[in-house]
Amino acid sequence: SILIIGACGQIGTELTFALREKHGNENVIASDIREGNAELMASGPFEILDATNYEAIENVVMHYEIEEVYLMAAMLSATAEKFPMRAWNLNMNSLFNVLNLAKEKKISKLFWPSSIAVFGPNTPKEHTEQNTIMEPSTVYGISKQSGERWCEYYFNKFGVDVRSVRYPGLISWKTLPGGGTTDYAVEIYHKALEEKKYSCFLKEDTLLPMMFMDDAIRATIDIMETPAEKIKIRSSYNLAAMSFNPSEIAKSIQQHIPEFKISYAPDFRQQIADSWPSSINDNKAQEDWGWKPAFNLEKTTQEMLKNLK
Ligand code: VAH
Repeated sequence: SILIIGACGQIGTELTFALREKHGNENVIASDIREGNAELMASGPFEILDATNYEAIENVVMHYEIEEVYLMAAMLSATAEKFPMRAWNLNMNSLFNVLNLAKEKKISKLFWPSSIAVFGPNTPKEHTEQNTIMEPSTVYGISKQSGERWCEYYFNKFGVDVRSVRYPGLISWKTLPGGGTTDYAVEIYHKALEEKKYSCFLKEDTLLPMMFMDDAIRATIDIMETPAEKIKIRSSYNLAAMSFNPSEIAKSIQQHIPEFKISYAPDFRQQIADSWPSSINDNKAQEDWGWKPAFNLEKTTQEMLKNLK
């Protein structure tokens, strides 16, 4: 069966529902440091689990005869800047725990999320290549870059079947935003419906790579179901769908809510966003395992407003 660590987070919640739909509720064990939303808790087995505790994870793996693990627990970019050492501890030790379980052959396959945050201020910003300059300037980005190197090391040294994608900013409605710099693109829909106005913490021309959650979940399941010999990259694959800036997402909302007003009050998250690329070249994901996005900004806005109404 499958274990999701960090099942109550933004990606984890939706991944849990998608994997339960596919494999049956009882075959997908959800776990997190605290309980999640009622719908998630009611949908199948759940364990309170600290991702930094190797023995605790090992116990769950043995008890439920887990074969595959999705490690979705992490501290995201904005929060990690406030608590660097806690972020490093969580993001890295959780990864070492699951890599070592795989090395010990206690699990057979592992998914670990990376991020466009692995790129830094001197990375070429347009159509950023799979292999290019990577000098991340955020705690989160440093942890993701290090994590990628460890994944590749465990694959090459111990044959660990770990797969990874560099998620762009993700937009979803099933959970509230959780400490990400790109989460303005989630908050804006809630505010548009609740108050018909939004004060954005990034400048209006801040162009960032983004993706609707349904695409991200499909990419995650697709890469995990791809035959191992087709996975040529064992650090992490670039993954892309669209890029937009705050003024563009505001305009797409105004197509549906004409009176919606956006204002701008950039904060510390502006310099995080400025260190990231504005668009991503995901040619390797397309070539190696057939990646193709389905949601553009207009479809994303339709889905978000329909489900948050
Ligand atoms: C964040 N949503 O903002 C995450 C993601 C590329 C952005 O890593 O930190």
